[in-house]
Amino acid sequence: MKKFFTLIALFAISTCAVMAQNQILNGGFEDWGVDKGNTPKSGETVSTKVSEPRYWHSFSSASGGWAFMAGDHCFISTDAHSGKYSACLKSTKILKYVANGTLTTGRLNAGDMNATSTSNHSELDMNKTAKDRNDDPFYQVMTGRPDSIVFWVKYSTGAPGTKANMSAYITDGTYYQAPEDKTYENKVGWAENPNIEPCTEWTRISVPFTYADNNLDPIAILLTFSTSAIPGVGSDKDILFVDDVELIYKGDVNGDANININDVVSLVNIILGNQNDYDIYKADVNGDKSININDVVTLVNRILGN
Ligand SMILES: [Ca+2]
Ligand SMILES: [Ca+2]
Ligand SMILES: [Ca+2]
Repeated sequence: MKKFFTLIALFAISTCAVMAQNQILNGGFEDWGVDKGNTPKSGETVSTKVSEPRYWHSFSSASGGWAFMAGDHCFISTDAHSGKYSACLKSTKILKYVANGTLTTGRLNAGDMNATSTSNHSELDMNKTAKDRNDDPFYQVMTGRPDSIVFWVKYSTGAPGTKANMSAYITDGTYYQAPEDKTYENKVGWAENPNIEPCTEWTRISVPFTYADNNLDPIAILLTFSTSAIPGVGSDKDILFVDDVELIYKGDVNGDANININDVVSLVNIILGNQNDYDIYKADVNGDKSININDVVTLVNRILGN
């Protein structure tokens, strides 16, 4: 009888989880919305026209008094890790200043000529009603608590020592900006990597999330990639390709960004040898680098909230 109620509980959790938005939208950069026509010509890997992938934003949709000066930084590329396309970010020089190539799920604000000013930032604010060219808001709803974020990059810089940057902040949906201009109490969790090294081959990077000890619910995510971790530092030859951005939930064995009874079924099938195609980062629930019955126990306990 106890087993029966356990199963009922698992199905109830599974039904609720369907309602949530737990993954990055267009993390594979295959959908370029109204910019679809800007695909590279034959022989090119990167479009020469400025583009914005759907649900992502660069300087062409930036707010702020200096947005008109920021130039073009984001382009559609056929140099993809998977699928047809990736996003290519390029830095530029404006007068004597280096402007980093930046792409965000929020909105960029170019508020100051001085690159180090926090008036230059990416921001997330679900109270703002502005829409982008695809009629989408300048934020992505994200209600999960992922264990880590994984993405693939190729990166080159004209100024040795420069590192590219990824930052992800899960918030309660109220105003937040990165870099911060004051202390914010509305962060639920964060993952940052300001040390992305140059690499000529597609390279997988995984960054764990840290969670704040507060009672806030995750509502939205501000995810930003930049050609340089330090504003205004770098060269006008820094190029960052990004593809296959994914939030990882340990235990999401079937990869649908929800953790429920279907994942237990998948995990059992993997252990029985009935399923050979799986992601070890998701299936190794207890993180000991092997997949066995202990992962099933950990996963069931996780689903039941034990
Ligand atoms: Ca892709
Ligand atoms: Ca799942
Ligand atoms: Ca394991």
